[in-house]
Amino acid sequence: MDVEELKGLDIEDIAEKIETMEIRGAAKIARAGVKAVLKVVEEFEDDDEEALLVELKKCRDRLINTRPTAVSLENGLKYMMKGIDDAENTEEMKKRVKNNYSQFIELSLKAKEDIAEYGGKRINEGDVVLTHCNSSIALGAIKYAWEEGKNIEVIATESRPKKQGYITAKELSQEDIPVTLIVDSAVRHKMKQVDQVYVGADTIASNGAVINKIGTSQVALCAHECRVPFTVCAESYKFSRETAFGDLVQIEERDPSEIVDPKDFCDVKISNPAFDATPADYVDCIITEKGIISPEGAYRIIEERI
Ligand code: RI2
Repeated sequence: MDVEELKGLDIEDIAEKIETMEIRGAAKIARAGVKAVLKVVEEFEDDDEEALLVELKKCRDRLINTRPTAVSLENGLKYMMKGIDDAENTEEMKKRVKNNYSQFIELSLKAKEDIAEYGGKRINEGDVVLTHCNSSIALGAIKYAWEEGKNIEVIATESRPKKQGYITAKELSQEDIPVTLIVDSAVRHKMKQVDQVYVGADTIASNGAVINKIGTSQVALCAHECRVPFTVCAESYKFSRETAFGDLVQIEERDPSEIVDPKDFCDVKISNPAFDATPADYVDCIITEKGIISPEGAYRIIEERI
């Protein structure tokens, strides 16, 4: 579900759809979050700057914790608030929020296109590409290579517990891209057939660590052991400024019922972390809309935005 499908939804609807993962993917939740902030302005009819500021901050506070790991959402919400504090009146505030929205959506979609091109060029004729979860940005690069006429094959992991790999497998097969679906625990067994790994990211830390769907770090470990290049596709708004100053990325712990019915495991503790962190050592490159960087270059991307 992307931003054009959010018409008629109110802010609470959008927040709930992000929380339940009906709206998912770090890029899409960022676009949904900024759309919710735009709705505040579209629906605000008073001429009271303080009241509008309160409504904007209330919306931001409601959205910011819906998916706490993806810094894309937080950075999108921050982008929407640019220049609001020193606007002279509500009309100026509204104008700035609307401009911020248009700019963010444009930069987000353009970044997806640019990363698709830069990443697609690095996929070679005949490559077998393994991907984990369902990253619209990583899949953009894979589709770009296919559309360039390269005969590639994709191995998609199931990505338990939410099985986003099913979305990936269906999405690629609908575009006639050869795809094989595997269980997550088959990754090491299959890695000897793989030429490249392409994944997305929810957050990139200032030290180049990549926070992505749970299981990504195991895929990276297997790729590293098999000398298979591990590529991350991520827009610059997925880089976390806060980690440059000591903040740790919160790993979202989701409901155990996504794994099993807890009633069947009364005396068993069930942990369901939705993401993990892949150390920079296991990342060969990060493809951003500002160019291809080594993970050590993450701080430069953050610096350009600070
Ligand atoms: P794009 C997703 O998280 C996956 O971890 C995916 O790799 C990442 O967001 C980035 O997705 P979830 O929303 O922005 O499925 O590349 O929990 O689409």
